[in-house]
Amino acid sequence: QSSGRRRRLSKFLSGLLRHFPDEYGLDLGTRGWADRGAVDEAVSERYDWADGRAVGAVVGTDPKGRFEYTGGRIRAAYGHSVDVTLADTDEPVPDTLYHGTAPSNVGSILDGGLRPMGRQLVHLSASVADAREVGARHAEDPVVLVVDAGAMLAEGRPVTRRGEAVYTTEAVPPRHLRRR
Ligand code: HQG
Repeated sequence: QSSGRRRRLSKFLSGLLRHFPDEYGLDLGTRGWADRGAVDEAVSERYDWADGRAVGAVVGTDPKGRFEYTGGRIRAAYGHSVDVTLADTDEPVPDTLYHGTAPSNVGSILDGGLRPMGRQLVHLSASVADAREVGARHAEDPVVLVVDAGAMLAEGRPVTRRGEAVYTTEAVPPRHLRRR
């Protein structure tokens, strides 16, 4: 399978499992899990060149760990705009995390904190390089903000590792944020 098709399928699966399950009659339940057979069907409906094997190849090799799968089910590990609640994990969280964004967002973020905007949760990165990549989706010259995750955890605000490279939380108050 060509890398272009793989990328398109990965994006479609992310959209299906994060944003538009209803468009394909997919039920995510409360924890975000979809029936694997139903996902394969949606994929075949969308692309005549894709099938369950292609889905398996994409979800099994995703570098960011975007998908979780187990015994006939599959879900997105993060990124949801639809209302699902993934259980917290107790994987360790670094004391310092990062968030990359567009320069035009920085004033509002330092005033009001990081908010989920179109998604259910705020997404943070473990490295400056990752944060810069995330920010580059929004602007050519992204700004990296430093998040005091240790202080958030100490205050009882859960921060949870999701996939390989992402940490999620409900919101980050301005006092736990600074410009890098
Ligand atoms: C900004 C991708 C103004 C925030 C990425 C961001 C990530 C505010 C934008 C994951 C604000 C939301 C998520 C405030 C937040 N005022 N702007 N108070 N609070 N914002 O796309 O974090 O490749 O929903 O800075 O790599 O960019 O799809 O979030 O710029 O891991 O797997 O509002 O999605 O992962 O943008 O990206 P997004 P994000 P995948």
